[in-house]
Parts: sequence; C-alpha cells; structure tokens
Amino acid sequence: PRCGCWPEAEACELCCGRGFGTFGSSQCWQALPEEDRTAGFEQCCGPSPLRYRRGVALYRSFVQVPAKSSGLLLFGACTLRCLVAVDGVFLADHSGLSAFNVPVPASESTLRTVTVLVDNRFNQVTHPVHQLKYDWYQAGGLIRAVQFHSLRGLVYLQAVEVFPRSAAEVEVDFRLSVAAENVQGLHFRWRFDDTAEGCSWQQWPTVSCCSSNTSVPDAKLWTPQQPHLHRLKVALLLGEELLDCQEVRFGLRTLEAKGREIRLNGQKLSLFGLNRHDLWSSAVLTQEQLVQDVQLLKNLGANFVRGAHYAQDQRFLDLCDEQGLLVWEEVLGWQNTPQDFADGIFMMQSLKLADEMVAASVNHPSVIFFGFFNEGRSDDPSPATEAAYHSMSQRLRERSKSSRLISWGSNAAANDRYLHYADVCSFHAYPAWYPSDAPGNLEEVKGIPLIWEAYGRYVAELFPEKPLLITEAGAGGLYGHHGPSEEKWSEEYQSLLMQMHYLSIFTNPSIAGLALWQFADVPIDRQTSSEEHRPRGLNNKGVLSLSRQPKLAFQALRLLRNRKEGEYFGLILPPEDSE
Ligand code: ADA
Repeated sequence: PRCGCWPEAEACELCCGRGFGTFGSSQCWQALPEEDRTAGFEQCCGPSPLRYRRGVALYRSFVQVPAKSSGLLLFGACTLRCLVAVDGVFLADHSGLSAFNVPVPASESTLRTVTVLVDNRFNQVTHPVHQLKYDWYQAGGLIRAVQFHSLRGLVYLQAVEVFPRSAAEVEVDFRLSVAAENVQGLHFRWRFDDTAEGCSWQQWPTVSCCSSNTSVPDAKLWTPQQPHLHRLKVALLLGEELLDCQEVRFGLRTLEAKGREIRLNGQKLSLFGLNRHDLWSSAVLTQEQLVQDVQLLKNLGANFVRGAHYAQDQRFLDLCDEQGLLVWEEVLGWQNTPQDFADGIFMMQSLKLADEMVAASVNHPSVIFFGFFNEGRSDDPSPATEAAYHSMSQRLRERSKSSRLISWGSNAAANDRYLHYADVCSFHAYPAWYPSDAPGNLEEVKGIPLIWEAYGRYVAELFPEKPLLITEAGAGGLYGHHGPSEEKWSEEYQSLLMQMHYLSIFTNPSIAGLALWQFADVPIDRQTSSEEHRPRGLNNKGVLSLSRQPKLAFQALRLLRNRKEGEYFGLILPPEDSE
C-alpha cells in the first residue's frame, strides 16, 4: 500500500479519513480525475513530500516459494540506481531505465525477503548516463512491476527470441542461463499456438538450438489493420526431466527501408503519430491509464508512437501489438554531449541499456525502430563521438539481427555527421516555436512547408537510399488558455502549428512520416527547468493535458486525420481567425 511508503503516513490517513480513500489504491480515490487526486492530496496533506524529492529509499517485500527453489527477479524498471538483495545477500547493482533480470540462488527457505535500495539523486555514480537533467520528471524507485519467477534450478531459458523472416517463417533463438553452459545433454521441444494450459511437452516436436527459417503452421500476417499474434511454447529438458518452459508471443511481418520508403509486409508506410512519455502525473501507470493512452492514439488516427526517451513499459508494448500501433523505442538518452561520448563508463552503460531494451522488446511486432541518443551532439566531429554513434547503431543492429530500423532523433539537420550509420534519417525542428518567449509569428508559421521541403531535398540529395522521418516538431499550448491564433501559448496557436506540420508533411512525398511533439503534457523537474520556460511545471506541448483532456490541436488533428476521401483537407481554425 502506497500510504506506507510516505513518511507522512499519518497525514495520509487523515486524508483518507476525509473521504479521499487510501492514497492511490481505494476505489474512491481512483474514481477521482488525476488532477483532483493530486490537488486533493496536497489540500489534505500539504505539498506531496516525495514529489520532486531526491534521495534514498528502501523497499522490502516477501515472496512465498516452494522449498529449495531458485528464482529470477524481473524488474520492469528501477531508477536511478538500485541495489538488490535477497535474504540479505547482495545480488545486483543496476542503473538506468530499462528492464533487467536478477538470478536468485536456491535456498531452503520458503519465504524469501527481497530488499531493494534505491537512490534517485542525479550524480555520476547513480546515473552514469551522465546528463544531469531531463525535460521530464524522472521519478525514482520501482516505477514498473517487479516479478519473482520460481525456478527449479539455475539452468533455465533466459529468453526465447523469435525473428520473423517472411510472411510465414521465423528464426528462433534460445538464450540459456549462464549455469547451462557446462551442462551436457540439454535439449528442446516446442509447439506453436498451443491452446492447452501448461507445458505438455511429451507430444511436442524436438528442435535444436537455434533454428532459422522455420515455417509457422497456419501462418497469419501481423498488420496494423489485423494485428494477428502467434505464440510459441518452448520446453528445456535434460533427458526426460523438464527444467523450464516458456511461452512467447510474436507477430509475422517483414520490415525494410527501401529507397525513400519504409515498407511493412512489402507495403509503403506513411507514419503519423506522437511522441509519448510513459508518464501521467506519476511515473507509475495503471493498466487502465495505458489502455486509455493507446485508445486515444487510435482515436486520433495515429498509426505510430515514438516512445520518448527510454525503454518502454512491456504492458504498453503488449497493447501496441494487440492494437496494431507501430512503435519507435529508444535507449535512455537526452542531449548527450561530446564529453559523454568520450567517457568509457557512459558508453558501457549505454550499450548495456541497449542490450536490455532489445532483450525485453525483441518479440514485439509493433516495435519497428530501435533508437538512441535523442538529440545527442551528432554534429561533433571528434573520433569518440563518431565511435559512439557507430558502436550504438552496430550493437542495436546486431543484437536485433537487423529486424528493426536503427536511427536517432537528430536536431543537427545538415550538420549531422553520422547519418550514414542510420537506416532512416530522423530530424527534429521547432519552427515558429523556439525561442518560446518570442511573440507568435504567423509569417514563420506560413514558412513551415518550405522548411520541410528543404529537409526533403537535403536527404534526397545526400542519402537517396534512406527514408526521412520528422520525429519531433510542435509547440506549447496551455490547456484551457484561449486566445487568437497568433498568441503563443494559446491552444489556438498550438493547434495552428501542429496542423501546419501535419498538412505540409503529408503533402510532401519525400517524407515517410511524422511524430509530433507530443502526446500529453508531462511534469518536468522543477529543480532543473525554470517556470518561465515550462509554465505550470509542465512541458505543455501535449495535444492532451496531463490528465488526458483534449486540447484544440487534438480535435483538429483528429478531424484532419479521420476525414473521408474528398473531404476538406486544410487548416481548421476558430471562426474569428479563419481569414
Ligand atoms: C527536444 C527533446 C524533447 C523535448 C523537446 C521540447 O526536442 O527531444 O525531449 O525536450 O525538445 O519540448 O523542447
């Protein structure tokens, strides 16, 4: 229960007593809109004592397991740095934002004590990915699920990875735990789309590790319109003894960058979507919040979402698989500098986060891009920076067996020196927005199509074999703040700008897609960003508010996106501004 985590637990009880329910868990509390919950809590308890606080916290939990079983602790994410112990024995030290696993040795005890010490202060020990600030509030602690899987021993299937190779064939890789290395006589059996419960491996065919070009029985394609998912169960055996059994879900689809096009199942893609942080006012999202976000994206008519700027929650990716939403997932990084790239610890950490991201997400058909170094200094000529871009792209390509397109969101435009390492050129630009304190400028807004045309020409000339994506463009709009269309920070100005991007990119044949910045407003770190730059303590460029209320931009984009053949395709403006 969350109440217990708060040092001011009594204040929280007081709050519950006044009708708000147990903080974060009771139905009565859940029924309140997000903003009211925060306001309600702060009204009863004063400003949340943990919001914006950085420090150290200790979590402890008990797990009931069969005697003599070992285990695997699966962490969805734990930021910034986590020390993990089971029954008082130190097992792991992890930093960064990605999923990771910790093997747990067997014990006689049937009650295992899991302790996690978390440090969310930004410094070079807790956070070797160096950037000491972000443009979002990076909460600390166990922000995603932790699972304890009981195992029979330390020989187990670490992963079953399925790479679609055609509309009906896959390559399958089994990854075994370290302890399996010296064990002779291990073998595997598998079954596709087994509807029976559990693992009745006796009837399954035997396979060797690892099989390329295996035909999937009754193969059905995964497409955004019909996102069919197949399953594969794999049993790991020693003689007749079952050591482990795992089921994975995957989709059959092909993906390639061909000339200026991105092709899915041989068909040209035109991507439209938004950048999304995995945040509401909290970084701990309920399943309902994730479902709501996916529904909102679909409702807007998006077929694409860029998961900014870190490895995504596996529950979100599961929903994208089921709903046919295409995803860009990227390694944690934000505006990294040449000093970062020259630092061996930074690179070691970034490569580790890349491996963890791929390991967690490789079976999701929805994930079509693996990205890294969002807006890093890709204009910097030093050898260390070049090596960083080279090694990250190579690592992601090798580790995912070229099953994803590799790229990074670049704000360096024609000065980006490393685009030859990318499969797709992905650019960011904020015309008619930055500097955000300059007055709104309709001439600049009108110039937006020319800017995207220039990007299109540049890539066509220099990289005729690479598709071009615009992975960020946008403007701030304070939710509920209305004014004429030229007034910066009004919902009207934001809507005008977002539509201008949309219309100019989707009438430009040299651009393969757009992800606007951004899906919903996000809290920022008040210690590192000024209110002037980020009013209300938010990055206000969401087309939805923090609690997912639609702004004008959302409504206008939805109309443009969902229009029928032959219907009006142009700016949707408030009546007084329509001239
Ligand atoms: C950059 C960055 C985003 C966000 C955005 C903004 O493009 O990649 O994370 O900070 O700017 O809102 O200015």
